[in-house]
Amino acid sequence: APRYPVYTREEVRRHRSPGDRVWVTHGTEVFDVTDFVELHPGGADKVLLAAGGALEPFWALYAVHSQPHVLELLREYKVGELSPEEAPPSPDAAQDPFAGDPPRHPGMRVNSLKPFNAEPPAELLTESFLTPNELFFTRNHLPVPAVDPRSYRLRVEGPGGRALSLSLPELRSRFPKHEVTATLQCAGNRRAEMSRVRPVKGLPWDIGAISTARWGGARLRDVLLHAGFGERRDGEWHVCFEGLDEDVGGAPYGASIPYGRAVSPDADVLLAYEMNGEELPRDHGFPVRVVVPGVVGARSVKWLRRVAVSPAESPSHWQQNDYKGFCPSVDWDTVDYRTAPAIQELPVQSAITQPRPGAAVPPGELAVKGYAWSGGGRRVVRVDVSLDGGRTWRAAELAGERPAPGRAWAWVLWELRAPVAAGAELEIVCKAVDASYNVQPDTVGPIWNLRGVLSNAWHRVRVTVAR
Ligand code: HEM
Ligand code: MTE
Ligand code: MO
Repeated sequence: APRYPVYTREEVRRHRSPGDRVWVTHGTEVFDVTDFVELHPGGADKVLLAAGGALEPFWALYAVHSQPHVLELLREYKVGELSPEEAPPSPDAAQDPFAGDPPRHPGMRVNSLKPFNAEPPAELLTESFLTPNELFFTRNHLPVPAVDPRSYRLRVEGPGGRALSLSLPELRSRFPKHEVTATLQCAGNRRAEMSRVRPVKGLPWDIGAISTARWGGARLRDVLLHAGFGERRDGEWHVCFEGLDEDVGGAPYGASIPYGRAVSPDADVLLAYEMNGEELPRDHGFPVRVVVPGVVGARSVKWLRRVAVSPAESPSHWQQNDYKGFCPSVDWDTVDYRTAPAIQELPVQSAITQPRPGAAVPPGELAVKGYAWSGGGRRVVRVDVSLDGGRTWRAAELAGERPAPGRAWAWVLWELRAPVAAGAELEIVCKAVDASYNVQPDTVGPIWNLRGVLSNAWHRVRVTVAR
């Protein structure tokens, strides 16, 4: 057998583009797959996501790779072995509140490491209708709490009901398991586009602060009725949620939704303990989170410790002083958070995931792909796509689940195939229409707001067609 040179992971990491050669590792072996990139049946862009690192976390998501012919093919590109590695320095938990955070998938596009905020790359976002748990966007405001499932208790309380304390086995056994396919979207999805108009405050999310999962858990409705709260309450009432994650002042992450939504059998609000058939991952709220379908992600409180029925909205910063929309003229000197309602149902949204901005696409048939979704259970009835900046349009093909009327909680994935001429410059645009015939605004300027939320203008991607 040939003797191969030995490389460190650091040396492999330097080979991340065709210009620097594209290296990947598998087990303890190193491969130079530069010449394979364009031959990859799953697309060149996918291989580049793993460039400079290990293939295993990516192959774990796409089972097509667990066939012998794939490894055989890879073997042709072997160039070296990994050096036996020194143990990584162990972070000091006392110094770093984030030291206990869970491991994450290397494919995630990180917007902030501490707290962890990351989105899947657009190239993978619409690869599957259900987002793999490892690629589901993560929006944490604080360190991930370490929860012992044996001592975990969920408290349910409020006036006129019984105070309940539920263990995990009680939550699982006393209430029927209900499953819902629902998309979660952060209010800040596509904020980066808003910042290009004028700077805003917040994480620079691209188009990936949105993902879809099949959630399993108890209906919030069943738990509220079991605790003695009725089908209806007179006057204004809310259900407030608190997480186990606390800020330095000891205040938990919190949010609330109107009582009517919480108790409605058609709103499908869950106390979820499962995500895509697995127990909730730590980043997504282990052991129990709220899932409020059709509503901004901020209300789907993770690491849930308390549910409280209250005449007032959650007192939390994130309900009172964040996640609200304002007129474009409002700035940080004039903003008065009391004047705007907390965001609940989100407006209609869509984005192009393929091709990516600036790509050089081959002439012939171009496949344009993306997602579309609307809040409040409003189904997406159409997605219009233009290749000429919005002068002419064609309706895309939609793929998704068949929802019950008014309960379209999950996105649709869409695709349009069109011939494109060599040398052309394209401005690809998409816009979705929901069941109420709500449409997206054509430009960002008129919906600009200081916090960069609710960014849902037509998505535009410029590409050139190669000669
Ligand atoms: C498909 C090899 C990296 C995503 C395939 C297939 C092969 C292959 C041989 C076709 C399998 C079949 O249908 O029998 C490789 C090799 C890689 C690599 C040698 C590393 C150098 C990746 C990475 C990703 C990925 C990093 C994801 C980030 C996919 C997908 C398909 C696929 C989604 C399915 C395409 C389809 O069915 O439309 N790959 N792959 N691959 N690969 Fe990879
Ligand atoms: N719940 C707690 N306890 N702490 C948080 O930081 N972030 C919220 C919400 N629930 C958050 C939380 C926000 S702003 C969003 S968009 C969603 O969780 C993101 O859920 P995900 O990380 O599972 O995608
Ligand atoms: Mo969010």
